[in-house]
Amino acid sequence: MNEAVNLTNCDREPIHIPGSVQPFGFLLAVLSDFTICMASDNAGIFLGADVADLVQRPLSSVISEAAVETIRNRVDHLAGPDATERLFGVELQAGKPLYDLSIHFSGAYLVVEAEPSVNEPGVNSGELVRLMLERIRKTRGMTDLAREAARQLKGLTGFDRVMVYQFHPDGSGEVIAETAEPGLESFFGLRYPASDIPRQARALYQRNWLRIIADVNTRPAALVSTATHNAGLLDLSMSVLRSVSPIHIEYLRNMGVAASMSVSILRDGKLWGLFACHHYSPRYISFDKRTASELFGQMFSWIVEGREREGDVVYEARAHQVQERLIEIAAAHEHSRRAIVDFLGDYRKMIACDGVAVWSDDKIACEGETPTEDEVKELVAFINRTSPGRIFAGAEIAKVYAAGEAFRDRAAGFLAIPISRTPRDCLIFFRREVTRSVNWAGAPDKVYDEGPNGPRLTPRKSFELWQETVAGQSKPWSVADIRIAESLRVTLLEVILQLSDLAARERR
Ligand code: BLA
Repeated sequence: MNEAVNLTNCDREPIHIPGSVQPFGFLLAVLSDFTICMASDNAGIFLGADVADLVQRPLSSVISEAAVETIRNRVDHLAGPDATERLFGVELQAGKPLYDLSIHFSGAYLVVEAEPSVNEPGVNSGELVRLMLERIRKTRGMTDLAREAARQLKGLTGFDRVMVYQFHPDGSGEVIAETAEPGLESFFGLRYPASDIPRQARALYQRNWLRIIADVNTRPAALVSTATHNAGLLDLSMSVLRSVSPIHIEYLRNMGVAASMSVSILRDGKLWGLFACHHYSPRYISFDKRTASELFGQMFSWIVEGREREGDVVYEARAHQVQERLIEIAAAHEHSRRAIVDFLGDYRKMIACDGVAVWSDDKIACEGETPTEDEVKELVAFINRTSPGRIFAGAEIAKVYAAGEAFRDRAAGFLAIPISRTPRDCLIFFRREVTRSVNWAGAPDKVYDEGPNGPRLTPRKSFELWQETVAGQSKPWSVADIRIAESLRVTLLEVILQLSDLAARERR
């Protein structure tokens, strides 16, 4: 059955239940009594058994008692919803090669994934990550940090290209750092639409930090099960072998990529970006090095969080100082005849802006680049109708307020703070329009196409530079801007109270 074709069918592909794994390892799912109820169809090759024989057998009849005991001991450590445990160099069968294991619960099933251990003499992942972190800690600023991190991850994994891909608030993203083998064309600075990494994938990557696609041309190993279980519904969200969406495989092939790996970068638990790695021939990275890459991604996330927060702290501290001065002035007797509109210049120092307007006690005042007084009056009326009593901000005024088209060059961005008990009074910060060009990797509006996955939206085939000129937008308001606005609002209510108190005392 064909669904209507639109960009949201990307978001609906159930990538967590593919019913198969990548064949560089194998998967067994066992019940609480350790009987096998599902196995990937390549498990027999690794274990020297017929896969049809595996299901319904006790795990201990397939691997050694000692290995079962090792796994059982780790199961006790699995606490919390997305917990996984890793074991390296486990002898699954006496005298046979060693395996690296990842175990986790998926519903009632204990999922055991195994891949052959890779012995790299002289390599200690802990030491490698320590050195990598030392290098990136020495950098200054985000650009430098991201570039050095990409270089370090390339050094660890040997991918042909490693990028730092940062998400924008609308889900699209941009390559903010890149390191690549000589001769490869650069993707640095390119923008990719949100649907390239659909919503459910972004949500999954918030829970599971790393995924690798070792070879886009291998056939996945299907999960087989007994009739009482449905392998097609086994949730592989936390799996390390999960086979990847065929749509994404098609995307990588269109890009000419043969292997890919990505590591999540989180800020405050939300996906901030990804390390995106490409290779132009198949590339497998050992579980040990993937674990090291993941640790590096987690540490990098903390460093980004710290650097971004440092900037916010300085910005907010300065705003705070101005606010304290406002309160002092308002409390001082000789200033009792001042009103909210008289502090315009001070407001301007608190939030980065090009102009500011305030309407209070039937007085209106503007400073810097703003709409005209009449335009401000109408805008305030609009704001009070649509968002009464709340902070209201946007970077593209004409999108929410059609009349804003008339002044969008002066004031495309607005941040409005309601400031009194009477509904109308309001302080508005403005930011002027910033016309800029965006370099998309291929036209982002994909056309409906009949691809190998049937009649649905398929990834675009061309990644040729496609330049868009964005007009009508200002620099966006940051989380720090909004936080300052919230606290300024509280301060202004206090200032208003003090001013009216003073005025009342003077009248007596
Ligand atoms: C997944 N898409 C991804 C991933 C990346 C990208 C990094 C994570 C998987 C991986 O590590 O390879 C996108 N890769 C990029 C981008 C760059 C890059 C932007 O290197 C930039 C340089 N993709 C489409 C369309 C759909 C789609 C139209 O273009 C849906 C119809 C889907 N992308 C898609 C899906 C996944 C994905 C479903 C999840 C794959 C999975 O984890 O199973």
